[in-house]
Amino acid sequence: MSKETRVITIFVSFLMLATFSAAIFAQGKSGVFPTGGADNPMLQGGGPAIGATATPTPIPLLVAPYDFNHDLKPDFVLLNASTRQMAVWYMNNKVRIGGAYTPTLPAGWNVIDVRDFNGDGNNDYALFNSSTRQTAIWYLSGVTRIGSAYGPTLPSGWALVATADFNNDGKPDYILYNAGTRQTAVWYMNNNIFAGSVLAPPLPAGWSIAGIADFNRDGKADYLLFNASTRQSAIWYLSGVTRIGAVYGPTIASGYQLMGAADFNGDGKPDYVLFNPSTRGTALWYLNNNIFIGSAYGPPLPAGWILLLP
Ligand SMILES: [Ca+2]
Ligand SMILES: [Ca+2]
Ligand SMILES: [Ca+2]
Ligand SMILES: [Ca+2]
Repeated sequence: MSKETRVITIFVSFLMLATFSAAIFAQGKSGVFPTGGADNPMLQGGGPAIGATATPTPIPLLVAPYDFNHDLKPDFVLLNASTRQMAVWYMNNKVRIGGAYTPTLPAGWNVIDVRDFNGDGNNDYALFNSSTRQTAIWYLSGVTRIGSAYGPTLPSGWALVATADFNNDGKPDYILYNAGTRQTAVWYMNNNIFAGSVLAPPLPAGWSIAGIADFNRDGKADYLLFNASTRQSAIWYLSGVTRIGAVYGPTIASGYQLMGAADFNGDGKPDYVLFNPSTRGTALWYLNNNIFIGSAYGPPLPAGWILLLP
């Protein structure tokens, strides 16, 4: 292909993607281009060449997991499954102290996790389209969307299941899962730009990743695993992507799903977040590492709504 042809091809691709972006993210700013899927995530080369962050001025604020109103306390993220409206409930431990709507999700897209991708001190939404395997980031200021960008497209067979910083560079990374092989993988990210990949431990049959948190407080992210059949929970202690230990956590009460983990009672230790899809009840299980030390009911969700995160 001649240089001119290549330039034109790239430009036409740019226009097509820009049009697609504008359609999907009608109120947002598109910016970054998919690298296309490969069969093996390890072969996914380099980041997209052209990038743009919606909020280029980093503000060094402390960002707590799943905290949207900057009180350093984790909040609930809710989804109305029929209208695709999203909302955040501001939480003080088990008590709801307020709430706000966040943008409605486009069809086909789901919010997978919440982290500060552009380092502006506000948590952002990481989105995944399971049909196209495209990823995207919605940059939030509080609960207001102030921009958006595509991240890389995942290879066939892989799904985005969580986000967390696995190489301790202060930047959230993607955690991928292949349901066919049960392999997990980490894609290191620089904001929405792919920066490298590594395989992580495969999961045993029947188990899935419910969340990521530092349970043994060694400064490194761990896998929180849940077996929906037995309702058993487990923690895999990781150093980077190397598993250095594993313990069972408590067995989850009948009817409840283990949604994720965050520190709700402010003792610095991640707690379990439980949701009962039938009653729409929520509950917090307070943990010391993997040991259950107490529990509390949270607020029930209104009809039609489900708890997404933590
Ligand atoms: Ca909060
Ligand atoms: Ca942010
Ligand atoms: Ca990182
Ligand atoms: Ca706690």
